[in-house]
Amino acid sequence: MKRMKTVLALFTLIGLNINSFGQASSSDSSNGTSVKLEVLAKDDNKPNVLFIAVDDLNDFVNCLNGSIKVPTPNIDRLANQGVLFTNAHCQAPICGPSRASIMTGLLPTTSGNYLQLKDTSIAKSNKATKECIFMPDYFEQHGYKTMAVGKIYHNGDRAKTFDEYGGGFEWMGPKPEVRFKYDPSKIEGKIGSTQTDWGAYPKYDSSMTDYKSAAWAVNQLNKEHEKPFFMAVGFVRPHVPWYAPQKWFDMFPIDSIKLPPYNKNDYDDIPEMGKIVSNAPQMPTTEELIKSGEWKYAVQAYMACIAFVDAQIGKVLDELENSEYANNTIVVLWSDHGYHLGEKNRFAKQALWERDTRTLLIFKPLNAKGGVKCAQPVQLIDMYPTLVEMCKLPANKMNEGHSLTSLFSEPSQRWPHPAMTFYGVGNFSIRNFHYRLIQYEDGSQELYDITKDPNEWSNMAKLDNLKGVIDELKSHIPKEWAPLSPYSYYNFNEYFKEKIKQ
Ligand SMILES: [Ca+2]
Repeated sequence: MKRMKTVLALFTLIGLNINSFGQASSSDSSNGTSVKLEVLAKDDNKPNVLFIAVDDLNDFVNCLNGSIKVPTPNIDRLANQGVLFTNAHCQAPICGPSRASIMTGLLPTTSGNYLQLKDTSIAKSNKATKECIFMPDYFEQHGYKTMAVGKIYHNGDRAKTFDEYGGGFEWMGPKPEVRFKYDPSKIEGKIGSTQTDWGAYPKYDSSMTDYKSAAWAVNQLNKEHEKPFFMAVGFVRPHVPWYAPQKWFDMFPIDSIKLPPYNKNDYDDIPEMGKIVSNAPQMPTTEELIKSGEWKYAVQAYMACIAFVDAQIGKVLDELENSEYANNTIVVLWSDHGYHLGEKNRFAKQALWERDTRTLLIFKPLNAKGGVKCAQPVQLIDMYPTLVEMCKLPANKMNEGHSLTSLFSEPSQRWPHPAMTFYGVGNFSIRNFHYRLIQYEDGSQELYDITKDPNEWSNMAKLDNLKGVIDELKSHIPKEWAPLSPYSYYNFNEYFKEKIKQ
């Protein structure tokens, strides 16, 4: 990609049309280097990669042990065919920086990309982000054709890191003219904006972005590809607004909805700084939705969106299984972070608790024996080095994650790398097999034994006998923290607004 950008810049200088050249060059194999790479790739018989992203999907999928289990036959099928990581965590609890970390292979503490940012800003932050090679570019450099559709980076693929991008269609839409249930601009005391709303809309699946993304991917799987491919398919549901056609709501009658665990006194032992950092004043609170009687309806809508997206994922998996690529394609499926559906008085991500960082991660290696579950703490940033190793590419020395391939065959081995999440400079969360430690900028802490307290209701950070646990966890956190990228944005939380101004 970098080579192509340089060439493009040269042609821009001499006044040629970038678009027509860009299109020609992406399929052009007359260049000596790419011909050589193509031959190499064919000789090596490199596997293809199908890289499936799901937006804001928490652990409510059937194959994980969340407090709610939505039937997800297609995600379950993939898990049964491969390796399901049940203790996987994002590196940042919002879309932009989580995805930036996955795609660059850099931790936020290295990249400075801790907060929301545009795709085109990811590389601008500092020396490391300028030097790193984005995952699609790395595969391209090693003989792959790269293509994507839907939400891969925060804005799709505005940084143009894939050879071919199928589009973002309706993005988070389509949307009704008037919101059904929630609009912060019309509620006193709410600050900022959010697409959060819920209800049955539109009428047909075929109007939905994810339907169109699945169709695009299915079409690609029906084509001949001369090179091995890296295809990224980014689904946008269950990201807000929680809209899906009525039939998906009908699967979950309102009287059957079970609510997630909620403890009114949950914040009593959370440090002040924890409340400040996690404050999302644009979002609904549980107390508000209890009062309005809407909590069950919000959960129903989130479940409907999960069922809908699972069906779209199923179409792509079915097509792969029926295609000529069935036996030579690695599949990885992930979500960019978790989500609260009323736990801790919130309907949001944007915090450092288990509900925010825990996510779904499934690998299906070639010739997988299937049905493997791994409960060791792993990170989304581990996907880059894992895929590089699975495809037998040379390791990328800038990758800060760890290849997970040894866990595929020995899932219960003791994994020495805890999973780390960062939310602004100085705020982190770290998870090993048992515990989660959260520390905020002012040094205040939370510590939970997740195996005994999965809801994180009892902060044990002040217990003397757990000081050793805290010290051990803290020892993994990088000593140097890159300053916050000047290209960050986050408009509603006062603490982060202040940080961005500085
Ligand atoms: Ca997201």
